[in-house]
Amino acid sequence: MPTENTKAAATAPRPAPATAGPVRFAGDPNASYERRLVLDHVVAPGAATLHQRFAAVARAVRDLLTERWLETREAYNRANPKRIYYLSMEFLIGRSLTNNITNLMAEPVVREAMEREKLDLMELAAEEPDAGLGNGGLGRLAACFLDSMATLQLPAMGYGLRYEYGIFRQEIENGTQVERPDNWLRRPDPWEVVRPLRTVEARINCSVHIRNGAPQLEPNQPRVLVGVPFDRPVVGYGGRTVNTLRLWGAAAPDFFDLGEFNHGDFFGAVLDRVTAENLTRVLYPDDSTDAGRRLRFVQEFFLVACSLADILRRFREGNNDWHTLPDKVAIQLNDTHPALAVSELMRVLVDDVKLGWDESWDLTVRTLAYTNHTLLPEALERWPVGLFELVLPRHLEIVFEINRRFLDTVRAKYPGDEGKVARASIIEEGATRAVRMAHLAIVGTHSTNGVAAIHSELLRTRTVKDLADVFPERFGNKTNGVTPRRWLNLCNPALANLITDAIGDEWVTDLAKLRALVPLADDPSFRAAFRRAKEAAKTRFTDWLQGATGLVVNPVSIFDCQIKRIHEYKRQLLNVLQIIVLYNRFRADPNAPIPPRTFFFAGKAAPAYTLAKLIIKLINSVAGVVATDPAVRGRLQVVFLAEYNVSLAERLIPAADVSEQISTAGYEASGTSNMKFMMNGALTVGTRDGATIEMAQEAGEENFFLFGLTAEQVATSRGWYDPHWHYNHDPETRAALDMIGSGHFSGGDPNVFRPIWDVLLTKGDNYMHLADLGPYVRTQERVAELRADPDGWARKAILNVAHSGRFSSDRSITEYATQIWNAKPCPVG
Ligand code: 26V
Repeated sequence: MPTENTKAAATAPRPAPATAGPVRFAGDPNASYERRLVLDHVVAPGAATLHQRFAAVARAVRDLLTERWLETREAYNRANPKRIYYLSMEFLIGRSLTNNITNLMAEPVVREAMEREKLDLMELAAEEPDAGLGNGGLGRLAACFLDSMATLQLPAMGYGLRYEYGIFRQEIENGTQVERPDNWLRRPDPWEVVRPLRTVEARINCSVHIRNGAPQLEPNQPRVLVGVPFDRPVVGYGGRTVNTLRLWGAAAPDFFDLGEFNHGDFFGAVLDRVTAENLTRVLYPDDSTDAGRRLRFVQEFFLVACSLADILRRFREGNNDWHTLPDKVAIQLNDTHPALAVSELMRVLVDDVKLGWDESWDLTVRTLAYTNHTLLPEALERWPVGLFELVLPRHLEIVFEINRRFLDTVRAKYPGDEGKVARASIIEEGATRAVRMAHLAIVGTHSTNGVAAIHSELLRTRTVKDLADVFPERFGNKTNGVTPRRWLNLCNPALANLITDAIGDEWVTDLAKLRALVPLADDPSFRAAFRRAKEAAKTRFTDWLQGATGLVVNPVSIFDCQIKRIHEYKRQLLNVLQIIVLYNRFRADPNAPIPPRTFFFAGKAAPAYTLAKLIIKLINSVAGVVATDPAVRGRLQVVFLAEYNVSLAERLIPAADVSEQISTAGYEASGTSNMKFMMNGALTVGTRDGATIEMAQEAGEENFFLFGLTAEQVATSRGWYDPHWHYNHDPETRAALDMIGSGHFSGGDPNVFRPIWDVLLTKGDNYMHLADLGPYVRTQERVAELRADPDGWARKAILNVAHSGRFSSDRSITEYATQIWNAKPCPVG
């Protein structure tokens, strides 16, 4: 049984009180701006471009925080507290300028300087490229966690990779997604600080060559890779703590040294250097190609080896006894991507430090902890044994030995049950033997958690049941959260100000305080003010939309949003089917009393995920047909917003009336946009999946629009479910499908969307769209009815905001700190 939630709440880190006021700044930001503009860019102030002005303001803000950044490091070195390290292949940071200014509470100072210089902060802020070093929820969660750890004054550090190209930029051509490279570091990044003196080495046993874009690994050619740290400040709210995100860039050893290894092969040495630098060139958007997968494996090792070397060096600076490692260091593995930390830490302790196996194992397990973020079998990492052998032969030996000892334990607990042994094993036997990275992570750490209650339960009882049987005490749940600084305070000034006027500003660092809004849900004047705040947010969005894309939408229509990666399990297709049903109702009865709605979609499809790309095309095609039909003008509109990123989410979420969270129950681990929408006063239409279940528990199901099969029902009806039944028995379902299948949305060509027809009917509808379509349509009818009662709508929306406090990442991080890391805040003077 999980043993968490038992520790005294008194040990919980408390956020810095927002009322304590801003820290004092050294220096004059105005002078700093001038200096930065003229000296960094060698340009006369009057001749500077908008981007140069942005860069100068950002550098001036960095100058402001530098002193606190140094003081934070010194405070940690003095106090020698237990430190927290968050290892992640992804950090989806977005923009930093306005976030850093608000967290530093430097807005008055900056605003004054900007006015003097006649600069528009919002215009400058838009010059900053999004740091898109992540694919989706997992990467954004890592960024929210960094914000919370700094705000809670925890001695924490993030470790990741400095991809020169982040997640691809999405363009839509003829309704289809086209991927373009995201060269976000084209111009120098004002936030990063390179630390050449903190360079570390990582050794692999093969050379890597890129031929025709595909990496080739040559065996038995030992290579040294060099990790160069690039540090970024992570400003806690209030500006007291400034933590560090350290991103590794890959390099080859200096080729004067390398020349010796290469026997004077100067050209070879230089080319090797180019190859090494390729390692951190690009973030992986999927794992479709075998060659690509191999380079990803080396990336994962590179992150682990560089980070551990750095962590252990810092540990040794303040501690001389290796046995205190778990008292001084907690390392959290963000999914299995950094799970090679298990074998790398063992390698260092056994081979380099020369501790015995048992001692090393005890230290390793007690230092590391693992978070699982998905149950989808295709997303659970399995690396071929042959690849391990090629790149990391010593690691393979260590993994085999870990497994040998682990399987002895399994056999001792379940004598004679070789089925159990095979299922629990870290090694998957089969045509290609593979290392199951989730098993390695569970066996090699003291804590495994899922990211929402239902997800943790399914992980424990289904996905890795055989391991949970062996180590029941290791399993727990940490429901996700999001930072209220970026996702309410910064992105939605109208609502943030309304809340602060009503209940004070402590909610910014103690989101549970939003409960004080509950009585105001019945206050007519507050409801009216709340509606005005939503209107203001919608206007702000529509103004931007028109300026950026030329699109005009009906501002009084319901803004209904589904924004997330495009994936079959997330069921954008269910939304499309429902829209077609609604479209047909409008056409059948032009005077039907249905409130106008604008459906917004945004999200990227993995470049090799053909069906996901076809779903994007379908959305755009339906949007096109609807847009040109006079029968629905002003009443129904479908918009696909290209290039979904953090900044677009910050614009759209405040303007949303309805949040679509409609995954097949049991498939969405948690979701985090669901929480952002709730905080910003949208009503959720959703299935009982992920954290949406807990959100509805907090707010009361009567304030949610839940529908559809439960995870339990999905699992038990799989055997007999037949989508044809719904096609045959529900005329509206049939009509919608027939329109897709007959070419109504593809200029009469029935072939274009044939694969979608096949997935939904011929191939069995794995994600059970048709089973949930009827209940979904009826739920949307209830949403439309509520729209006719603006006061009733506002009441529910206010109650949602009031009960969103639990979904702050401050709460999540407090749970990690007390129940997994056993780490305490280390306030900086
Ligand atoms: C797998 C791979 C495979 C190799 C190529 C790159 C790549 C990138 C990511 C993944 C796994 C993604 C798992 C993920 O993002 N899970 C999401 O995590 C969120 C934060 O916990 C959670 O809210 C979402 O429900 C869950 O889908």
